[in-house]
Amino acid sequence: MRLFRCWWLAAVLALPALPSFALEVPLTYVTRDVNQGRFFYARQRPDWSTSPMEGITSLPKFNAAKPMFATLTLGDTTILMALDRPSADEKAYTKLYIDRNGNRDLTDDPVIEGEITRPEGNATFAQVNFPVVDVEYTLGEKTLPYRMRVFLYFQNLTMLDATLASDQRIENAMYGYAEGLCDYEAKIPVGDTTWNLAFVDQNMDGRFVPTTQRPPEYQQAKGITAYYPTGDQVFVGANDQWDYNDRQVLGELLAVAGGVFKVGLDLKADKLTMEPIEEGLVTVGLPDNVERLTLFSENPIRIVSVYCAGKPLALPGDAYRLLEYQIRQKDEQGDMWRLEANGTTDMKPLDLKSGEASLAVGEPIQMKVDAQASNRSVVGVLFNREKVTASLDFVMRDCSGALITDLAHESGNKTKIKLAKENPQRPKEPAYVVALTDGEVLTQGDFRYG
Ligand SMILES: [Ca+2]
Ligand SMILES: [Ca+2]
Repeated sequence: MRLFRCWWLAAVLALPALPSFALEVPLTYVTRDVNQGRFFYARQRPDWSTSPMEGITSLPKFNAAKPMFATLTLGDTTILMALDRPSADEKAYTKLYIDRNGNRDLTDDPVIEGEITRPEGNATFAQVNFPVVDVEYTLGEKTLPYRMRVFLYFQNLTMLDATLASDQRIENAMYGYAEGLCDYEAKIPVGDTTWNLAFVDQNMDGRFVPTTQRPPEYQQAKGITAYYPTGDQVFVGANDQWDYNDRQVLGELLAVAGGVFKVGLDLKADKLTMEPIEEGLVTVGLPDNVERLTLFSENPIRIVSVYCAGKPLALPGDAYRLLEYQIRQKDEQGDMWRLEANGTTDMKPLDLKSGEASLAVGEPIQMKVDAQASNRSVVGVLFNREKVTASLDFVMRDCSGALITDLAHESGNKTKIKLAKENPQRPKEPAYVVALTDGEVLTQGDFRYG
């Protein structure tokens, strides 16, 4: 299957270029409903504790012997949250107080009633969803709105009181999340076109500050360590109909429409500034099917978000590592496919320090199976073969060594590529055969998507 090709950039579209002076456009605060919020995935898991935080002036009268507390820091404000039970003998926490006005007093905030759901046949698990709440926080002198909600998972309700009584970590019994349901949007007119931008406060701190921290790493398989794209997100497009797959990490620099800009979000003044960078730019060769690309330079750490849109790309002459990219391409039948990948630590950096260079990503895809036996005893393997279990992980890397994190059939129904039976958005699961070296087949089957 050679679906994603390593084409070099060939097409240079005659789109109007962005102006070469600093742009200032209004930023609009936009709220989302719960389902759209999930799409955008701004989420925090605060630390819940049975001790109230310091500096609290007034607490309501709680039903629970051990109410739970957490804080969320938005801008310069610490938002206090407290969970209570509807009665002393109920186990799940379905009452929530949020210090909506940030005055460290929870008695002037109305109680928020959550709805409990329990999967059938599972007495220990419960989920509690609380309705959407609008809170306020300050950034300098300015008071800003923030729409959010809280939801809880109780892993084991029967063990919850024992966990609380023995001062074990609450995380053993409960996962409590806060989810952001708002973003900021801007429209940039360029000739006849309007570029649409949305900014999502993924780390829920009420600020948009591109990270200067090295991206975290995770080991996907033996010998493959990938960068984990994390931080606030930017969505760029010629229209504002984004979905979750259109996200990318927000960098200090944004390359869009043939230009590269230093991006500044000023929430205090409700404006977005985009300052063009014109000095020291070096041309980057890139396959023409790459839609989104996020790179970072190492000294210092500076993230660059690139939205390609068929325009030639030029970046400051630095050395970059790949954080993530996304390719969209039609197959021979016209069906649309999407491929996403994360950069890995052993990839060759893109070095623009001594002139133009190319980043080859996409096909050909390298496939690897990582096998891990659970029983490592050779004697056990030889004499007790039927009790040996092994896990097989199927890993795909692209031609550059990037780790493929998603391969999806987005639209169309004419493709000749076999699709997964239960999920037509995926290609058919690869099959495996485990055999001895003499050819005797031990087992066979299909991989499952994880
Ligand atoms: Ca309050
Ligand atoms: Ca943020």
